[in-house]
Amino acid sequence: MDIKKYELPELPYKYNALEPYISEEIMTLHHTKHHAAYVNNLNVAIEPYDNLLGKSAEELLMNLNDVPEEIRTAVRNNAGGHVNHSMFWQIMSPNGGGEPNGKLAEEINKYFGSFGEFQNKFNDAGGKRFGSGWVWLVQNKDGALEIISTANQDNPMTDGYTPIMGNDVWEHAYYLQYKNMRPDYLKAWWNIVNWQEIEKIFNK
Ligand code: MN3
Repeated sequence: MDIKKYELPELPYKYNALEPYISEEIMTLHHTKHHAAYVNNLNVAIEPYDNLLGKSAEELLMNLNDVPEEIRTAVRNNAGGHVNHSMFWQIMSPNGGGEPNGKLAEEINKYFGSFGEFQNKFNDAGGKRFGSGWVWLVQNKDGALEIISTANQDNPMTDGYTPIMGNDVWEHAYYLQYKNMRPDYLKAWWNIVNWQEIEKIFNK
């Protein structure tokens, strides 16, 4: 039987396209080494389990208790890494930056006061994430917007949130260019945020 494996998605732009905000070296390593490793590790982990083959990475994450204990941590980390990075590449663009429009802009103003306040809170939460993880704009169960951060490759969907956008604050995302200055990376990142794509996610 031909089993469908998880695949590394292609970037929607070239490795140097996000310069000067994210260097070609970081983008190349991040995609071809880090994201590729999550995909490979996920494929290896579930290969012996016929009942898991063919499930989407999101399905695995939402039903971790159905995943055998001996691979549960590997699935949590690597399915999470695959889902998180697949979104991350899409919500950046060389033509990014600026501010959101429409309903998303209204909701950001409603819950955070202004776009600038939203950026400050997002940067603050990303800066305070100790160790490796992500900072997110999410919608909670009541439909309200919140900024949260998660450790490692945990995705907010496993805590009942709907992720709208996320930034990777693992050192592999910035250290080669920004060294220990994670706040500088967080600030620079707004220049490549693809609001059109994020509005599509939000409007779904
Ligand atoms: Mn990463």
